Amino acid sequence: PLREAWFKEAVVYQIYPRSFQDSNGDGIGDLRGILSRLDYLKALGVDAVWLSPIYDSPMDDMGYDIRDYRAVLAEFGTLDDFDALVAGLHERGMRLIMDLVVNHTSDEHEWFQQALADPDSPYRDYYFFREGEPDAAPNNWTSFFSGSAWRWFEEAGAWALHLFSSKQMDLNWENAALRTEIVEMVRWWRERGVDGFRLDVINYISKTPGLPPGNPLIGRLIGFTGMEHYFHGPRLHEHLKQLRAEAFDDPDCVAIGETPGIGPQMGKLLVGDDRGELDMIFNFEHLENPGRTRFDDYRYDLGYLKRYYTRWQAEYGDGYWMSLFFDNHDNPRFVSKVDPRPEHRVAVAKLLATVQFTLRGTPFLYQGQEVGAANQGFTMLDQLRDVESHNLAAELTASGVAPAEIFARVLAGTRDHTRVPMAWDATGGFTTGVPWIAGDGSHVEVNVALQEGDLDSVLEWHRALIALRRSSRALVYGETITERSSRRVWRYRRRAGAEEFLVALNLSDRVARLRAPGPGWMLERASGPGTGPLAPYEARVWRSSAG
Ligand code: TEU
Ligand code: CA
Repeated sequence: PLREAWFKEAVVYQIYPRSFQDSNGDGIGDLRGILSRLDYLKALGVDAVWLSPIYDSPMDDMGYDIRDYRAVLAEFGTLDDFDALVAGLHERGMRLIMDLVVNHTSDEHEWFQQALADPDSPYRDYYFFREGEPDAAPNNWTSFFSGSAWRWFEEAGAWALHLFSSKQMDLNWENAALRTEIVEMVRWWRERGVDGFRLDVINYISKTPGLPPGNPLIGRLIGFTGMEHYFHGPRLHEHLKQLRAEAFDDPDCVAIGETPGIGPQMGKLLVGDDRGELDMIFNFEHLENPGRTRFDDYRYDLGYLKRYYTRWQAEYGDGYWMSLFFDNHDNPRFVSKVDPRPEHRVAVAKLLATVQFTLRGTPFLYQGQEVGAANQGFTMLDQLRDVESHNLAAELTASGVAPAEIFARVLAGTRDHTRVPMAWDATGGFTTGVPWIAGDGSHVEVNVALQEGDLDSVLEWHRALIALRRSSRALVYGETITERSSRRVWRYRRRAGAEEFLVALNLSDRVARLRAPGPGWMLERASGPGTGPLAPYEARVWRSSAG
């Protein structure tokens, strides 16, 4: 039986605060800027906003390195601005989802500073400190941002663990007092009106006790050593159950786990209704073709996407709920991965939107996706701001890779493709000052103002499909029935009671034959000609006249 919930019916929009809207001309997006754009989001059909971190931070990893969990970064505004944003959202019938980063804190967090200064401090056990010698790291685990996962602190004569940047220190969830602090912090934000949380790398919080060495063979296979000791650790479910019971103790408070490496079976253990853990997860296997990584430059085969979602929709059935997303702040634009040729951009963007709004699950849009924003034509490393990109370039340089090849790899995968300013109009519209990171000028042709009211635009396609989804129980809660189709076509129905939709998608850049639907089907929307064979990347949606 399907449990209904607001977040299953919702369309969520992810905002990267630094790059969405600047209100005071300092070139940095801020909370007042977001507030000024709420009417735009409402008119698009957005039900909830997920804000990437706005907490006080030295910004080593753009806010995913938190210095103070109960303060807003000064560049973004104040707690009063935050309260105004919550009120502005709620007045418009929208909700707020905060990013919750509790696998690690900044090394500048007060807990870490006290732990560093005094080995007897109660905070020492909040982290993974290991006393030793500067030339022998405690184990062979590697960081996701290059090099060892251990940093030597001379003043403490000890190493500390960081799975991400050397300023993001992993928290020790074995410590009960730490867990209580996190529960209290979450409750503090909930009392300010927050409606839910996106939990950053939450499947990494439980590590195998003793932190044994990683298997080098697994490390070589997946590119990171040690991951088998924390991606689905021994106490993960126990910790999540505690969070649900003590921090998210309200079925309306949505908890979405960011869980790299979790497949459908483990996914079910995290999101099952009877489990008392999370409501949804983000996993990332659909973003790359098998055998590829984000830093490979290749054309994505959509046939894999069809197989992936067909499998997950069937595995999840009625008892589990999926997130549906393509873009976020950690990945290049998916539209560019599928087909980087400008003449196909609009068709691919509409095709992807159709998948997001007609499959079963909650769609998450990332800012700019609704206008079909593509990857940026960066030409040199200096234009990039992301610590991950710079660390990777340094690592490849040290291992003797040629500069041109280094840049090609970084360009394929850099997270800065999606971190450039939101394109509001032909002048940019993001700031009156100098933006903290510059785009490549494509905002002149791809922007909100140009597309608003243009019924052929990517933006209006999003608006129309969001409205269609909202009007239909079948498109939200209905079962997904995959139909037989040729390799290049993806065809499925969504059905609830007498209401039924049929979707046909051309996954290729060539015209594709289509078995015409029977007489009971009325064409609802088409991104191409709408009759005869499917145009390249065309998406068509029909409604059953019986319903
Ligand atoms: O991202 C973690 C994540 O999924 C990848 O960026 C990571 O490199 C992956 O596990 C490797 O396969 C989250 C945030 O979304 C990201 O912005 C942060 O940098 C990161 O956590 C650390 O907080
Ligand atoms: Ca600003």
